[in-house]
Amino acid sequence: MEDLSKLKVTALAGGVGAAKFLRGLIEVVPQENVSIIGNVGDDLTLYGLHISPDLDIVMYTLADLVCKEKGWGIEEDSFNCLNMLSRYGFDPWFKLGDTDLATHIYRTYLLKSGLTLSQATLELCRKLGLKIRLIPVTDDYLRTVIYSDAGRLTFQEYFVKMKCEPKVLGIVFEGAEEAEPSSGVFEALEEADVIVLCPSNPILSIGPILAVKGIRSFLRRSLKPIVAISPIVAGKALKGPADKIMLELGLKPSALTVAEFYRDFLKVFIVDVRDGNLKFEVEQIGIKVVLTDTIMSSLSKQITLARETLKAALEIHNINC
Ligand code: FO1
Repeated sequence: MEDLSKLKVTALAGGVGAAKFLRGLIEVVPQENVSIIGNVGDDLTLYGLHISPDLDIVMYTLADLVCKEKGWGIEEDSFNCLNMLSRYGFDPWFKLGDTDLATHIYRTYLLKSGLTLSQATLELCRKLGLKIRLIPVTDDYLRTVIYSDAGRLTFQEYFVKMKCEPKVLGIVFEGAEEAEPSSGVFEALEEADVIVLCPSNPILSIGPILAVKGIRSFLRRSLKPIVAISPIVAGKALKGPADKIMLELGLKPSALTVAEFYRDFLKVFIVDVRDGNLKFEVEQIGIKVVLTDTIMSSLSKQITLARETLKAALEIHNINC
């Protein structure tokens, strides 16, 4: 078995599940060897501030600042600023804590000073003591828009304001066709020994990343071990609305459906032991399945899942070489 700590890993990530997996990964592989291509489809502008929730969830989790109970925001944050804004007449539907606000203020300041989102993200990460490379998939406009029975909604309006209640009729990644991948994206994919698709919502979190020019075709052509972890266990999303949305789009919520999303490039799929009955069907579409416990309820489980994932990727690579 190769020394896992020497591997260069590039991960596609969005949301809380991804951040938990990555928290385990940085205990297995040094931070300097980890590149993370982050979703920006969830980004929003509020009170004139640029907010990148999926980048911040990764940043805060890896810097051990995240509110563990919610999986986003800062642990023990206060909400004085938001309370005051609500006195001024704003609807405080998006819960921005006082400490969290500093990140959005600094990011917006950097963007207004002429930095790209990638450069601003690098600055934030380094100031938080992180050595990972967190790369927004694009510096251009890219927004996930939900068409629903309540009309056109931005991602956060659907997800937070309306609590995922509207029925989803369609999803569009606005700007994806024109958006250029940010400068570090292909470098990170080319340098990687292993490419990981984190246990994120394949439609809402990984979907916007794969929609950016050239990324999906790079993965299709790549001979590298590409491994994904299923975010669906026993027909239920571990977090978020992936299962509900799949049903509304006429798909069966299952690890098999996730595998279908990635079938044109995925080599290995990490599926929860509770879904052992799906192994045969997934392998029929040409993807090797490794069964393990994917519920990341503690740091030690996050580490174990990261280790299992890298081992599975290397095993398939050695078989194919
Ligand atoms: N999620 C919520 O469910 N409610 C919120 O009010 C909320 C605020 C928020 C503020 C900053 C941030 O970085 C994330 C925040 N999230 C909130 C999480 C976020 O909406 C989603 O988890 C992601 O966009 C999906 O990955």
